Amino acid sequence: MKNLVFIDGEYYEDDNAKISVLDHGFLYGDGVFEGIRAYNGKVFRLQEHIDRLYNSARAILLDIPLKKDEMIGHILDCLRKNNLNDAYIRVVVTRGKGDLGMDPSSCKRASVVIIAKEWGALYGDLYEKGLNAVTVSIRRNSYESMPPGIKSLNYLNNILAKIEAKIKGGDEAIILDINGNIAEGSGDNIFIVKNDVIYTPKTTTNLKGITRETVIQIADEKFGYTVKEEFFSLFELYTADEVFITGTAAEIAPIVIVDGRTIGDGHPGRVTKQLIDEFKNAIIDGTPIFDK
Ligand code: PXG
Repeated sequence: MKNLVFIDGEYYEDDNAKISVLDHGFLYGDGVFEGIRAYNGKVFRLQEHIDRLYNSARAILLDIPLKKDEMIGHILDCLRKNNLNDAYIRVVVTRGKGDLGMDPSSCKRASVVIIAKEWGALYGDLYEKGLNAVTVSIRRNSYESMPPGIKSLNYLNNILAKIEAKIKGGDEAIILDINGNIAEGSGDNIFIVKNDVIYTPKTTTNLKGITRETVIQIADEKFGYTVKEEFFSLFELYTADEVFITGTAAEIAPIVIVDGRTIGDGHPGRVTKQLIDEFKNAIIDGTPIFDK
């Protein structure tokens, strides 16, 4: 069966799911998006993703032509139409069709696209082995130029990081902020563990990840770990006992090598493994797709 894609209230088979070349999302990367997962028939942290989508839109003065509950309804409907239980849901809101020229006042209505596809684990067997990460030369967009909390359609900053990581033989990029502290991965947040204390950078230099929030909550409530949201340097990263990344795509992925330095004993650490195990319980909860 062909995948069905929602565009502005209609469904199209994916081969025919198209938006205008005059859409400013295409011309300028003017728009916002969310990447959401459904596990076993339930959408994980759906309300949080919707809230972040609408906050991103508000920050770029983009009016989403749907109320939040209508958006949620279409997302669930799209999953049902595609008969999906375990899925990646991509919600894209573009500035819409307009004239050439970046002034968005010619764009009369934002376009809403919902794509839902089956999706497995991003890093395959690396959850057991751990990832090899490399720091990259490009720095995370500064808060002053483009707040990283806006999940915008312009991901070049992150894409260049990913490209550089791959050129350097890494599985994932670690991006520094303009001050030289650790910011995040190309599409994930970063954590280190040192002497059983967990650290993750404050969200002025990275996306306020929903997986990040979940992990902080699990670490604190289920295990009683101290979690500190503070910036840390390359030295602290290289000398951490454990390093891991979190994201909707990556879930929780251990990092065992950074820039050629072995982290801990070179295997996924105890705290990371505890969090991965408990995360499996967290994803049992979610918004049901079918029995509503
Ligand atoms: N930082 C950045 C820059 C991201 O793009 C995260 C952190 C993690 O946030 P969540 O809320 O997912 O824990 C992200 C998430 C995609 C895709 O299609 C990208 C993300 C998530 C899902 C899919 O490339 N980025």
